Amino acid sequence: MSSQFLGEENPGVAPEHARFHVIPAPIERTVSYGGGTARGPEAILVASEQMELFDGVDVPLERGIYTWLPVPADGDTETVFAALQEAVARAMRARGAGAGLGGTVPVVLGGEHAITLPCVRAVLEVLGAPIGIVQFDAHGDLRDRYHDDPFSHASVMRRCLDLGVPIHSVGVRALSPDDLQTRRERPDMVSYQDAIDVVPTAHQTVELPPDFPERVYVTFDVDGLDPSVISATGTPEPGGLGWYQALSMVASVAAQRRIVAFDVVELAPVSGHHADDFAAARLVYQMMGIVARSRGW
Ligand SMILES: [Mn+2]
Repeated sequence: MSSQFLGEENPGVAPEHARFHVIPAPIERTVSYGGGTARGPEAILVASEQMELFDGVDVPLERGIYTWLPVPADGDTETVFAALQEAVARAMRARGAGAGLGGTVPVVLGGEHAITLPCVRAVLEVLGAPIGIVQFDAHGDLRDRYHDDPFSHASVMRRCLDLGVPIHSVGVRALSPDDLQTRRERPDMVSYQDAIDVVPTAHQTVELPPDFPERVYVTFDVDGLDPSVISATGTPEPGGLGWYQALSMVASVAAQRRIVAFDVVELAPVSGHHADDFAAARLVYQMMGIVARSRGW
């Protein structure tokens, strides 16, 4: 059992000295195809122990990375989501009120995509300011409900819309009629660069609407990446984002807006496919570096 991101390499600073707060959320309520996301956070933590600490520019670890204990995943949806919301809010306040507010970035490890909703609620609660979501994903996740469940992974972006949070999605290539209908009904709140728009041309930048909020939550569903990068996920789709393309696009977001929190979700580890676990861990670490430099840390 690995307890912290980067394992022994991480000197283990106190929470108030860490910029990045890793919150393992091994939550898996709804499964539509392949299961296993409950084991995602642990697989990412174990893989992270093998990672070289230089990210190509500097050493993100030097900003302080604190890993919280996993959020309890047993109980009804309301209980589990409330615990995660509380954990994210606590991480955001870890450096104290006032100047410290927003001085940390929660990094939530899923778990299924449904967990983004309580994370977004926590960010809204603590910041008390508008945020937007940039969603890297193969799927729209905009259905009102899925298998009669309004809190399904396939409805998570729709629930975020209900909170008044606009969404810009990147890499989508699998849409249900309900997803399309939501896009048509809410053009003011839903914008997108689908895979067909960016992958064949190796497009590297994210074009946010001009009025998109200054503070941004990034949710990265690993199925947004091409299955040649990560295939250990519940509902893989061909034709996804390339590795460098995805990182460039995250950096593009960070250059335009302030990334206040992010999650990496939907890794469903497969025994023997440790390259996928490692890619997810590396994605988390590279995103930390991008965010740290953009924030001037
Ligand atoms: Mn998703």
